[in-house]
Amino acid sequence: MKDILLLTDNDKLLNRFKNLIKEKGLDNNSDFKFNYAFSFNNKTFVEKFKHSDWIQPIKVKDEVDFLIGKYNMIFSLHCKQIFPSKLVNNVKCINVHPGLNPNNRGWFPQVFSILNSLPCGATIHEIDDHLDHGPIICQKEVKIEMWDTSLSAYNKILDIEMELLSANLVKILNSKYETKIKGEGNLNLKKDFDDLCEIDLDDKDTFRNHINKLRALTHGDYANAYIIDDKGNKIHLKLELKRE
Ligand code: 0FX
Repeated sequence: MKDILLLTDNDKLLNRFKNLIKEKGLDNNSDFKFNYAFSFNNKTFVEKFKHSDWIQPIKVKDEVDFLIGKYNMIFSLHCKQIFPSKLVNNVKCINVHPGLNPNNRGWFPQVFSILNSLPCGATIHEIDDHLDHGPIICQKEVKIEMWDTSLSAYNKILDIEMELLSANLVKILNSKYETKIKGEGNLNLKKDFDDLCEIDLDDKDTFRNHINKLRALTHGDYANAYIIDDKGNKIHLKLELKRE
């Protein structure tokens, strides 16, 4: 029997993944045993799962030898920790990533795709030593429309991640897949996102670019974009777009 670990910090995806393995009969299967973990510093999950015995908090970099000894395969389904080299070089680690690698690898890919028009989507790939970078198992593009915000694009991407998992999970678990290596693409970090959030009131650009920036920073209740007024007040803003 293969011991599989699913590491996630994303509540919706955790539920959707558990439903998927039920649907596929993989939860009661003698070939695979699924185990679940989340990041030790994910306060929401620590609270939510404090009485659960089927999912545990983990600090990956302190548990590398244990993980190598115990698991045949480790999935990162939006796990916020970076996997150390020793881990990815000794256990097959698979990343389910909300971006179309190698475009806009890293932080919040759809935000940057709305800004720089590089393609966006979802990718399942083997993890190597670089961020969102290893050999690609499968991927699918998601079209971003003029009326999309970060949130609506993100929701479409999560659906595609689940579609890719549904179509490929069994092949991946059985190591019966081929991979493609694409170019290096480009990488955005959290700092690049944070830098975008302050809107310069004197910035001169086309309306198209201003709108793109605001819709890239509009994501439900998150207070991303802000301006600073003459008195130093920080004022948050977001964009509402409605297609007729
Ligand atoms: O779990 P996740 O959807 O994914 C993120 C990264 O996008 C992904 O590249 C990485 N592999 C994964 C480990 O972490 O992240 P989230 O739930 O923190 O954010 C989901 C979306 O919410 C994000 O794409 C944009 C939006 N958001 C999030 C935060 C925290 C904002 O607009 N502002 C924020 O401050």
